Amino acid sequence: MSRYDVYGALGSPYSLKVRAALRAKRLPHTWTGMTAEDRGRVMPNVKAKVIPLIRTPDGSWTNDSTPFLLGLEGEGRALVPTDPRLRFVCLLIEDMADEWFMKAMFHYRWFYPEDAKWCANWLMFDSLPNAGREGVERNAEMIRSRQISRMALVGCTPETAPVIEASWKRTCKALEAMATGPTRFLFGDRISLADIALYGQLKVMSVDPTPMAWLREDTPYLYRWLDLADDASGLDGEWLEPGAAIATAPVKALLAQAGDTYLPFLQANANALAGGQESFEVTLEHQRYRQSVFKYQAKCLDTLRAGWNALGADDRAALRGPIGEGAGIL
Ligand SMILES: N[C@@H](CCC(=O)N[C@@H](CS)C(=O)NCC(=O)O)C(=O)O
Repeated sequence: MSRYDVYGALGSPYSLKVRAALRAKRLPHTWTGMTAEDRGRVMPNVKAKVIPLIRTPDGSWTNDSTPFLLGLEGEGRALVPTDPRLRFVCLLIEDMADEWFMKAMFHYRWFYPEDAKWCANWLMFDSLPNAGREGVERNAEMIRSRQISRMALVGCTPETAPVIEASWKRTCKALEAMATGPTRFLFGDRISLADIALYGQLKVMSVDPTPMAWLREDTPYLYRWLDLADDASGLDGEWLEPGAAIATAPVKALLAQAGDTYLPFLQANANALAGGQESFEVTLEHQRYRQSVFKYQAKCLDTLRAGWNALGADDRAALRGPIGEGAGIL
C-alpha cells in the first residue's frame, strides 16, 4: 500500500510539521505517537537519532523533515510555489522556523520551571502511557534534566533569553497580522511549507504554559489559526501572484527578520566554523547572542546561498529590498 507511516510525538514540532504536511498534501499516512517501546524498535532504522521517523511506501526509513518533504513535492498537493522568487521566500521562512524559531520553543519549554515540569510530564506520559501517574512523573525528571543540560548547546541560556523571546514575539506579531488579514495563509489561501514549519513550532508552544498564555493574550487569532494549519487537507485555494505574495505586511515583516536576524545568525555560525571556533557571538535585535557552532546550520546557509544564486537577477533585485542588508550575506 502506498502509505507513509510517521513515528513522532505530540510535543515535537517537527513531528507535527510532517503530519500537517502529509495532511495538506492529501497523502495516505498513519501517525504513531511513539512509546518508549516503539522508540527502541524503530530508532535503529535511522542514523541521526531525531524524530519524527518516517517509513516510506517502499519500506525505507528517513528522518529529516525538510529533505523528506522536498523529496515529496511531486506527490500529492505541492507545498512549495514553483515561481522561483516565491519558492525562495517560502524556503527561507521555513528554514528560519526550523532553525531559529525552534530556539524559542526550546527556551520557553525548559527555562521556566512550570513549563519544564508540565512538558516533561507530557512527553513522558506519551512515552510511558501505562506507567501510572507516579511512574510518569518519576521518569519525567530524567527527561527534564537531560533537556535542561542541552540548553546551552543550542544557545538557550539566561543571557540569550531576552533576544530569543523578543525575536519570537516579533514573528508572532507578524503572523497575527496574517491570521487577521485577507488571506488564510502566508502566501494566499493555500498552505505552504513555510506556514507548516511555523505551525509545527507554534502548535507545541500553544500547549506549553508560558507561551500559551502569551499567545492567547497577545496574538489570539494566530492561536486559533494553528487549528486551521493543523489539518488543511480539505481547504482549497491558491497562492497569490508572486509580486503580491511578497508585498503583504506579514511576509515583508518575516523577510526583514530573516535579513536582520536569521541570516546574520547563520553567517556568524558559518564564519566561526570556518575559523575553527567552538562557539560564536553575534549582535541580534540589538542584543548579544551566543551559542556553540552547528555544522547543520552551516549547511542551511549553503543551501540558501545556492537557492539565491540560482535566482535570476530580477528576482534577486525584487527580494533585496524586503530582506534588507542581510541579502548581502546570501
Ligand atoms: N532537522 C530535523 C530536526 C528534528 C529534531 O530536532 N527533532 C527533535 C524533537 S522535535 C529530537 O528528536 N530531538 C532529540 C530527542 O528528543 O532526543 C527535522 O527537521 O526533522
